[in-house]
Amino acid sequence: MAAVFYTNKSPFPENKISVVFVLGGPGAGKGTQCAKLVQQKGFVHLSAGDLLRAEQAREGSKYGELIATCIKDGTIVPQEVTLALLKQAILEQFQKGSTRFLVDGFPRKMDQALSFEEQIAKSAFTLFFECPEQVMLARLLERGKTSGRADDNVESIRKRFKTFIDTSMPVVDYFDKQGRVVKVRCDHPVDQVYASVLEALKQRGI
Ligand code: UP5
Ligand code: MG
Repeated sequence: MAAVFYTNKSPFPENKISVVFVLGGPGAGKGTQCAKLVQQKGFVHLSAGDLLRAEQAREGSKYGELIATCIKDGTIVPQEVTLALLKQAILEQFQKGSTRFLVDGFPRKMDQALSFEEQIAKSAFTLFFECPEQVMLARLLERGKTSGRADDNVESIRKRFKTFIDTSMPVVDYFDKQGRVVKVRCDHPVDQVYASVLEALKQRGI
């Protein structure tokens, strides 16, 4: 981490950044759809998982071992680590002029949801990808043949599914009760899912 924020106050002026949370089970297609939105809609895409993997690989990181263990076990890295990485990444892009962010794979636990909205920005809404477990399993096992990801194996995938249901779905339900979730089915070809994503964003004025 290049810098650590000791303040709980948001470094962003109110309403100056717009954040969409992108949630869905492991392998639902969050990263795939975000990449398309970056190309066509000019969002900045920040995957919490990618930021954690980069921090894990960074020489001298004091969180490397902790992150590696959590990722392999499909558990959630303590929010202080992920929140600091996200805040830093958003700030870097904001200073370059970006104001629209897709935050992918975060928040996946209630404490993270509350802290992010208090310390960084209130999300515009959550884009939630619905996908049957057997479809996600097949996608991840296929990707695991070449991805090199430590969690693309059947044992880790089962743990990730359990964490998703027990810990992350309550976050989606919490936002849903506030009318702040847009759901998209994603067990269809990529372009068909993307058409639904565009339709969903249109409904929200994007
Ligand atoms: N694919 C995608 N869409 C397809 C489609 N429509 N049809 C056919 N194939 C499709 O896609 C997965 C695979 O499916 C790819 O091969 C793709 O080509 C294909 P991808 O877009 O990568 O799906 P995604 O939902 O992004 O899957 P990912 O594996 O990244 O999801 P996870 O949520 O499990 O992973 P993430 O990187 O977010 O988190 C990993 C771990 O980090 C977590 O388990 C946790 O331990 C830790 N973490 C935290 O602790 N805190 C955080 O805040 C975030 C992560
Ligand atoms: Mg991903």
